[in-house]
Parts: sequence; structure tokens; C-alpha cells
Amino acid sequence: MFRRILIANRGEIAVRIIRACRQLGITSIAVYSTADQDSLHTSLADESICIGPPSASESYLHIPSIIAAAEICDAHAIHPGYGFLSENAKFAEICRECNIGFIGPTPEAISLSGDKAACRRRVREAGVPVVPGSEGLVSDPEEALAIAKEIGFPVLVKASAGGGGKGMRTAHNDVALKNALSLAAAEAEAAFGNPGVYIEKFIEGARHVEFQIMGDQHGKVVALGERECTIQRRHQKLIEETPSTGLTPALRKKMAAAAVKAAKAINYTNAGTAEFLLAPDGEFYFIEFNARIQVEHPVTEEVTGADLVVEQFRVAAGEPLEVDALKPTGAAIEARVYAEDPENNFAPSPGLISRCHLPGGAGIRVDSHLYSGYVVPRYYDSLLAKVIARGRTRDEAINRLVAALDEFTTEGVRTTAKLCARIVESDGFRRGELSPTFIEQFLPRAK
Ligand code: MV4
Repeated sequence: MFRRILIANRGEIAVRIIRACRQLGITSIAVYSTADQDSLHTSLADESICIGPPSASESYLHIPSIIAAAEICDAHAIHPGYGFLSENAKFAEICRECNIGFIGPTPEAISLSGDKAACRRRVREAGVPVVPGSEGLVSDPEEALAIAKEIGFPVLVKASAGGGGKGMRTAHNDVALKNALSLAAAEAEAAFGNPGVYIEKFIEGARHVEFQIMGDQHGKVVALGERECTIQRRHQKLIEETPSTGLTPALRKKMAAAAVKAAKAINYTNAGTAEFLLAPDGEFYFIEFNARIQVEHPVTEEVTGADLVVEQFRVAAGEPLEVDALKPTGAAIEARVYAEDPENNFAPSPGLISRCHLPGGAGIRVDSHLYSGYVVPRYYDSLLAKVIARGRTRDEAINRLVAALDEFTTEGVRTTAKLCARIVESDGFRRGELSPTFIEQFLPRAK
């Protein structure tokens, strides 16, 4: 096992990784930007090193600074967390060249899952259902029209280098498709430096259901159940839960097998997630593979008892997977608390948190870097806390989560805590009738 590791991240996930290190007896080394001098991860880690100015491109995304920090601190491996460099194949490759372990998948697997069109093709060839659409990249408008004619409108044009909805355009007719094709390609070029796009049929009313995967370096891959992530706003997830109210035991089994097949098709190791669309008619389609530990991983941990970050370290060190016959019990729901103002179109709400209170109690877990006196920097993702409730039943988890979110207090910054409480206690959510448009009912003002 690694003895000293560097955490190339910040915020709640850096804290989460430090805690896993403590459990494994690993020395944790935090990196921080000058904006994070007083952040919790900086003080909580065993050691810490400043890597640059506030701008992420000059600190948490700056590969030379991170590698230099690892060399200076004699770190044996780097945990990238999520976001930042976590799905940067070049970074994983540089770690390999520098003989620094990477707590995550291989550069090859990151590369393939980051090329959505190639990943989609590979997974389809392995026999997993994918959304009807193009074979690979599409650049010719006439070819796009022919594909749309075959699969039927509406269609989605998706950036191959994208993810989480970036560089995605819908089209309902021929003229719109031609526009969508060039707009999505231009957007993709600007955002990712890669204009490649592909086409899928737009599956209306589909739910977002994803499966947690763990793979070791000995060829073993397991699926650790699903997470229902349909409640999102502009591709930002607000609520995630397991089990999904949209699955029957038979469907769950089929999707878990498909998720394992997808992971094996891309030679995946470490923690990853297979994303599916679940159509209203019960059909499911693989859409993409996320090559990282995800924000919502605690939901899976709460029902399986697994510690996914500990498992990440173990499999990265070459140990065989031990999470095998984990039978999920009960239900878990996560609410994301962002420093954003739901009453003001989710405007960022950075600044000093003069006082705060984090909830607790039976079945409640709070993953957060908050403390009284913390200044939320304006430079990074605004996730402040994840409140996760577990229950023997979904209803019990809902009741616990609502109580916890009502207890959640921050003075000085606005958050999404109360909005999440209102969503979770609503009749529609309690009935488990989730759809991509669900969230709109709860927004104080239109858009
Ligand atoms: C789709 C889709 C409909 N049809 N693909 C959302 C994030 C990214 N991973 C892909 N996403 C979608 N892909 C096809 N072919 C609808 C979405 C989608 C969505 C799906 C489920 C729940 C909420 C959603 C919000 C926005 C977009």
C-alpha cells in the first residue's frame, strides 16, 4: 500500500480522501491555491503545499505544479478526486512516466471513456444497448440528415469530448439539425479543443440512472448498485438516491450486468460509473462512462457498507477487490448543498460563513469542508456540503433528510439546502415519480 499520497483537489472531496487515508494509515498531503490557505483540507491533511494563485488553471489544473508538489513531498501516488485533473488522460500518463501512482483508471481507459463516440461504439460492440444514433463522429450535414431520417426526430447532437451536457444540442427538424451540428461542433471546439460530435435519438422523459463500478487489476469487475440522478437543473445534480424507484429487481439485474459488460469492454479498473437513460417504456440505453469517483458516491456507500475511496486505494495498489457479495440494504438519498441562491436564479453566493450548523443524528452523514468562519472562494465549484440520509425504507430516508436539511444553517451565504428539503418532501418525490422536468415545479420563478 502507498505510504504517502498527494490529493490533487480541494473542498469536500479532499476532506473525504484525507479521512480515507487516516483509516489506511497513509500520510495525506494537501495541495492548495492561495485562495484555499484557510480551507479545511489544507489544515486537516498531515502536510500541505501551496501550488499557485486562485485561478484553477494556475493551481488545481496546472499539471507541472501538481507534479512538482508530488516530487518535493515525495508522494508515492496522487488521488485526483473528481473534476479538475481526474479525467485528464495526459495527467495520468505523466504520473505513470514520473513513477507516481495514480489513484484511478489507466490513461488508456480515461482516454477511451473521454471519447464518447468511441466509447459508445466499443460498448455497443460488446452487446450493451446504446441509444439509436450515428456509428461514430458526424461532420457532414447530409449524413446527419440521413441518420435523423432513419432514427426519427427529435435528435441530440453531442460533443464527443463533452460530458454532463456540455456541447449538447437538440434538433426537431432538418433545418434545426444543420444548425445544431455546426453550433455543437463550434461549442465543442471552444470548450474542449475538439469539434467532434455524434448524434443520438432524443429519448423524451428518460431518467438518468447510473451504476457504480469497481474493477481491480486482476480482471475482476463488480457493479455496486445504481443511483437515480434524474433530479438535476442545467446538468447540475441536486438529489441522488438508491435504489431507483424506476427499476424492478429484474431490470436492475440486467442493467448491472450491462454496466459490468461496458466496464470490461473498455478494460476499466478502479472506481467508475456507467450512465444509462431509462426510457418511460422501460428500455434502457448506455450513454457514457465516467472515469472517476463521483460526487454522489456516498449514496452507494450508505447502502452497501463499502468505503469506495478506501477501495480505490486498495485496487490502485494492486490488491484484489474484496467488495463482492455486497448486498445493498435500505435506501439512501443525497442532497447537494451549493453556495447558490435559488431565489435569485442560482446566482453564486460566495463569501464569509460567519456561523454555520451542520445536521446530524441517526442515519445522517454530512460530507463537507464547512466550518464557522470559512470564506467560500468565488473561484471554484460552489458545492458546500452533501447531506446523505439512510433509512430502512425510502420513506424513512426522506423523513431524515428533510429534518436534516431544515436543520442545516449558514449565516452569510445562501444555499440550496431548503430547496432540496422542499423537493424531497413533495408528494411527487415521495411517490418516486421522477422526470427530467421535475425540478421546474419547485423553482420560485420561471427559469
Ligand atoms: C440524453 C437525454 C435524452 N436523450 N441523451 C444528461 C447529461 C448527460 N450525461 C446526458 N444527458 C441527457 N442525455 C439522449 N439521447 C437527456 C439527457 C438529460 C437528462 C436525462 C435524465 C435526467 C435529466 C436530464 C437532464 C438533462 C439532459
